[in-house]
Amino acid sequence: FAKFNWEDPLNMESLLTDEEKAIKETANAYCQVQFDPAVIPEMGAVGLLGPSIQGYGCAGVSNVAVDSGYRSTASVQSSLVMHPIYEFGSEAQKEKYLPRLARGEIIGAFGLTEPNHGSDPAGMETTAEEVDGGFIINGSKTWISNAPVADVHVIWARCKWDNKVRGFLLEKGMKGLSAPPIKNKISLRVSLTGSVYMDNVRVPQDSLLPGTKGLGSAFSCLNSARFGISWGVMGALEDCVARARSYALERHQFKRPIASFQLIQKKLAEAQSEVAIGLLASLQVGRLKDQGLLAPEMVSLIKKNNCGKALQHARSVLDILGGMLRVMSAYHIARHASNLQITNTYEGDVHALILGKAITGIQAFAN
Ligand code: TGC
Ligand code: FAD
Repeated sequence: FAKFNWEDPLNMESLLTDEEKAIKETANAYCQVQFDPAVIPEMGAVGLLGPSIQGYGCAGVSNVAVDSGYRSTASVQSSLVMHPIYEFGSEAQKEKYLPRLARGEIIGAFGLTEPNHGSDPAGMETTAEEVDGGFIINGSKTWISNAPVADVHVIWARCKWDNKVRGFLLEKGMKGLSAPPIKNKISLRVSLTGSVYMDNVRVPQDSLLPGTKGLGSAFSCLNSARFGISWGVMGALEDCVARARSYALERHQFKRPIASFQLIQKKLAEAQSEVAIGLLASLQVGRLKDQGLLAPEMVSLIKKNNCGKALQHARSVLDILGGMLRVMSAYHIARHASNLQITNTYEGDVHALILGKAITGIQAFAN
């Protein structure tokens, strides 16, 4: 038999290429430092921004090689800003924005959610009106990651001339555009979140992403970001297990390490099993994505499953720390558990409904 490695129970490493292994190691080493806005250009320098895009200064690696460390910031920049510019932008827009976004010299945000329309963006109230030489954008977005520091905003608006949703690139400093921060979040505190207000913002003709054709274009960006989340949450749970294990080996009760008790081992075994299974599921979806065989429902499945399992088991292994909430490991596991609550919500908490529709053929979420 092969030797069992608890840190990689199903030997996922054996399924990765040498390039993917090297990128995983680089990203893992890089993610050990504390967050600071100055790290965004650093992320660019090690190839973590827009990593699967070909050309325009991006790394052009496979979908599996994309590590999810510092995931929210990197994911918005890569999947929700660079991806739509790459997929739906003109050549001039790609040249103008992609290399600087890839280097982290400028920061991007993605504005889909509105105060009255979260799970149901089809109801959006933000509008674009065609005027001589450009458009006028009116509306507001909320819960937008990176918005307070964004240089460029991908804003989704309903176009008054044909009632279709399209994407527009709005730049910081445009008259009528403001992006104040939402303060005092109790989770994902390291990621900046804001509102975006657009009061008669006049944008030029070339701010329209010409390839966007309805809400499906916005949803296709979410496929990419949700895929990234499915990896990132497993990374967070992996860290929880490693920290809880170390504590359980050191902490003694009844004259034995608490790691020797069956109930503690059960918690660790169940959590690490979910990590192994969740990562393999994401790997399979990544391989299918690279081969052009992806169905969006597959992404819903791994997003829903991995976020749910990560939250459930992060909370479970947090119990192993008992009352020792002053130890660093407990702080980190509690931080992960709090962040994981949000990963269920953002990028949609509607995936059971999407899967339910695919399984039954009946749509549960609308008329
Ligand atoms: P529906 O009629 O189902 O679809 C409208 C059109 O879109 C197409 N489509 C997709 N295309 C590509 N990928 C997907 N995943 C797609 N899902 C749908 C669909 O084929 C159709 O195309 P067409 O050509 O027929 O018009 O639209 P609906 O309005 O009924 O959608 C329902 C639902 C619930 C699936 C959708 O509204 C939804 O996904 N809601 C969740 C919203 C959400 O996830 N928002 C996320 C905001 S961004 C964010 O949270 C960033 S977090 C950032 C961070 O990491 O910090
Ligand atoms: P609601 O839509 O009001 O949902 C509330 C609850 O009702 C949920 O449990 C939901 O599952 C449930 N529900 C809704 N409809 C149904 C139904 N038909 N059947 C059963 N249950 C239903 N958005 C962006 O556009 N860009 C970003 O960068 C971004 N970043 C974010 C960062 C953070 C930290 C957070 C918290 C959110 C972010 N979001 C972003 C918004 C996020 O995508 C929304 O919060 C999410 O889509 C849910 O919308 P909502 O908060 O309005 O909840």
